[in-house]
Amino acid sequence: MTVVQVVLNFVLMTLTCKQLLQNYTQAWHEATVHPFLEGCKLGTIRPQQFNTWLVQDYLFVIDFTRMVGRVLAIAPPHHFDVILTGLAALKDELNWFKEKAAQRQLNLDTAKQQTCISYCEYMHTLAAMPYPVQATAFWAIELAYNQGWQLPGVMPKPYTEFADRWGNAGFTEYVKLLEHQADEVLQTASESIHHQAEEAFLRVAKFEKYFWQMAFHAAQ
Ligand code: HMH
Repeated sequence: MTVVQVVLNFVLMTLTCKQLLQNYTQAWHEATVHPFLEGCKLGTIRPQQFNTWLVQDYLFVIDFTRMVGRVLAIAPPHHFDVILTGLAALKDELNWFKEKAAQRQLNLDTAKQQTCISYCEYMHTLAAMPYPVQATAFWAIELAYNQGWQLPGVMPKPYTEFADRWGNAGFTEYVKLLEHQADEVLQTASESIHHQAEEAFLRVAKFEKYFWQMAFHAAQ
């Protein structure tokens, strides 16, 4: 951030998603750039690492879908369109995860690892927070995968379709719309809500990093 930006933020007491990304570049970098994703790009990731991620992410997405359902329940009606697009994508995603797991003969009836449990529990606690905070967390969670899978560049098979699922242009557009919706409600939110949104952004960033760590360090 430039000095002018710092002063402006302070005087106007604004908060936007863009500001969060600019204020916390390091935390966001750690959320979206990881040896796991680099390993997919280079083809060096071990099946045990990848399969751990796949199963745990399926379990995560179940709880994430519930979170998005709760966001929809408190969203203003003019935000429904984008949120319902997200829920429709999650319907496909859950079925696609089941297909991918079957191809790899993975058992989805597996216990969540502690990192996955903590992230899912955190998403649950978001239900008690004001809508602008939930909208910010929702955007951050989707952006993390959009950027994370996109940044390494074109991935080799069998990872191409995984990178494409979250890195494709349509998903990028959807994440932009989530950003606009979060920005819109942050604009009129109190300082206390801004603070909570900032906290939520940082929590999401940390959990995303830990999630990659969990998969990358999966036992042989
Ligand atoms: C851990 N974060 C994690 N998994 C996902 N599928 C997403 C974000 C989604 O978008």
